[in-house]
Amino acid sequence: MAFKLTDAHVEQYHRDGYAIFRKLIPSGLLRELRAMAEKAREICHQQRGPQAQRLQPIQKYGLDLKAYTEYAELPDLVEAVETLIAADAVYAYTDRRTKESYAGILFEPAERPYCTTWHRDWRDNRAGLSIKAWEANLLNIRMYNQVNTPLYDDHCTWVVPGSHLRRDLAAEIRRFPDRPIQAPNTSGMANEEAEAACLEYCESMPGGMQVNLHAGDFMLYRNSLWHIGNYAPYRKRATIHDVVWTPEFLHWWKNTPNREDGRPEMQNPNVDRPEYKALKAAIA
Ligand SMILES: O=C(O)CCC(=O)C(=O)O
Ligand SMILES: [Fe+2]
Repeated sequence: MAFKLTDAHVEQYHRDGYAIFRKLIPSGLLRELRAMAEKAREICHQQRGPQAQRLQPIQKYGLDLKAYTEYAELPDLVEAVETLIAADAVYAYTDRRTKESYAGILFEPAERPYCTTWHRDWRDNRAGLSIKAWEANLLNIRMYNQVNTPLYDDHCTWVVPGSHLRRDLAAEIRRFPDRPIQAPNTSGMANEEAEAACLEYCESMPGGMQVNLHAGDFMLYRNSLWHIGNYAPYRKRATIHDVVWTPEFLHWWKNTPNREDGRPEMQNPNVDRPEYKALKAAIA
């Protein structure tokens, strides 16, 4: 049956910070998207190396984007995004007229397992960002909306449901007190050991949960949610990674606000928190 938005999707999106539109992509279109993604994978490995996580934006690489355009304009999808986020929210295109898009495709690594750090996008991966400005938008549904569309079954993403609604909890501060957050160190390990270390790192996050996506699903999520990607060469992946744009979010991308003191390093979002101060006092 074709996908239709329900109240349960809306409720889950607001409460948990992500919602999955199951079986959104018709099988024929999925086949065409896979063919496009296989070409993109070749380009990705040729130009960015065997361990590259993504090719982005796919618009820059001379691919035939007919299937992508058909997918991005699926009427049920467009209607769902406008209902769930805002009437003027636009999936995929920064500009509907020019069809400019930043869409990427996420691929599995060809050689070694690895994971990203646990993070909230912008806050924990953009050095020099004003965390105050980022936090001011935390409850603004028009900001920080992102999409993963798996063309093959995909279990790479983990999230902490509900974390998009709040600052860090005490247990999260204790787990990751410092910035920048470090990924597990797997250098010198055999692939199986590295894979186990990455899994342990994913599981070490209080409240962390693995997301289970099937080929043709569509996962909308707040990238202000705690999340992580965990990858292994044998977990084949081609997942379209894209954004839901509003004028405010586009403005943010193009004019990311710098920290008030102008310093280049990443700010620690928890310096003013009692949990952080207690932790540092105990170490000192
Ligand atoms: O691989 C994923 O699903 C998540 C990737 C991610 O969070 C990132 O690159 O910022
Ligand atoms: Fe992320």
